[in-house]
Amino acid sequence: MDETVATQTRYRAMSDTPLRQYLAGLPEVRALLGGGPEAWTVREVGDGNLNLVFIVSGPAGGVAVKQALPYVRLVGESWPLPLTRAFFEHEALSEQARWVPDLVPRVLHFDADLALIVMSYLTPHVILRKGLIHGTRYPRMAEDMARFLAETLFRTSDLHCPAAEKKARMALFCGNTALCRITEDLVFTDPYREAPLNRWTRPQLDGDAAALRADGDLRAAAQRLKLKFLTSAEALVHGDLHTGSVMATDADTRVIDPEFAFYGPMGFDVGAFLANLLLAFLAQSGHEERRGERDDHRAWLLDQVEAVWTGFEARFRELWLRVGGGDAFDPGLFADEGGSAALAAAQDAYMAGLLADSLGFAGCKMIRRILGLAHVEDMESIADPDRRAACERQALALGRLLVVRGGELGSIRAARQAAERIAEGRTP
Ligand code: SR1
Ligand code: MG
Repeated sequence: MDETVATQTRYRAMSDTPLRQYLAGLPEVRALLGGGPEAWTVREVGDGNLNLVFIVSGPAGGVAVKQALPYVRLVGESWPLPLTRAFFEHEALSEQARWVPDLVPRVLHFDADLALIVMSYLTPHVILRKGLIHGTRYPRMAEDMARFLAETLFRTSDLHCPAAEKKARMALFCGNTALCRITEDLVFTDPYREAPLNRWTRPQLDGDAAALRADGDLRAAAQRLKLKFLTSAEALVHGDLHTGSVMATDADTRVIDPEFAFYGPMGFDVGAFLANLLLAFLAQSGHEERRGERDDHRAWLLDQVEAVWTGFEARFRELWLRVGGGDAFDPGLFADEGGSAALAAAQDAYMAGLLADSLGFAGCKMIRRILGLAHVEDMESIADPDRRAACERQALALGRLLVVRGGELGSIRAARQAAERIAEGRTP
């Protein structure tokens, strides 16, 4: 597909009237909305960093329309970005729907030229990040996210996917270089140097930012993780699995927005999600009107950190033993006496490595949200800069610990306890 934008394709950024006309020409969508285009309402609701998002409602139902812009929305036209990210998002959504159709939005239509995807409208879902800020608990979320992670990562890895098929898929997703480059720069590099787009709560965190930039152990550990991100094509990862990429209700969880998808390290997805739960946890004191009023919610958030990892690990191990199917760890090699013990030991070592990766990546993802370009609403919505900085300083401390020593912690319980100690102002 042509990577250039706008001038060489039918591409035009959508607005109200052209979108109505376009959707009216799609029989399935038109039927789902009901009535004619004049009876529909169109709202542009995108509040993310990159794209346009429209909610179109008609007498019979609604759809969500996501369209890539040829530049980074957060920054403007000075930062061009290929429209092909919509192609990769559609490919990733299709792959995820093979394994967890109940955990992703249903795709109704994809137009590569317009870089536009029409999806089922998720209602009454809210963006998980917003719900967590508000103090809402989601009883299904941890179990659903554990299943999403285990299924999508296991099924697209060499533990399940035959090598030739996996290589073909890797080749396809190798084209998503521009989106990977954003992560390489914004997550793994810029927070550790004086980059023009960096920002933080000033002047409160000036000293903290300088200390992290001067921290050689931290820089080296972050670069080890960056190398893993660049080279470890373990599975098709979502690539941007923060709590703004999840929509939830009490009874339903959907993962959206996989435009950063590529074949990368599994721990990058697991770590991204854990990092955002930990950021939500550390932001809670900034949202309290009375000290301690959110203690229960804080404890619940840490329970979710543990539940996501333990649920993920259990299902991943189970898939490995029960389903297998890939070219790695051929069961025939473990069929003899002693084979099952050897396989169990190999699985233990594999899962320990995956936890270490996940915690390290989680640390990188926390630090980038405090010192880099793109921040999170959990912290940004704390109006008092002193209170915000206090929460953010704790996030930097936990982030540093996870990047430098995540591999030594050895259990998700130890990571939880480190978070608790930092939140209480104790030494981790
Ligand atoms: C320039 S894009 C900034 C961030 O937004 C996306 O959600 C990704 O997290 C990216 O790093
Ligand atoms: Mg996104």
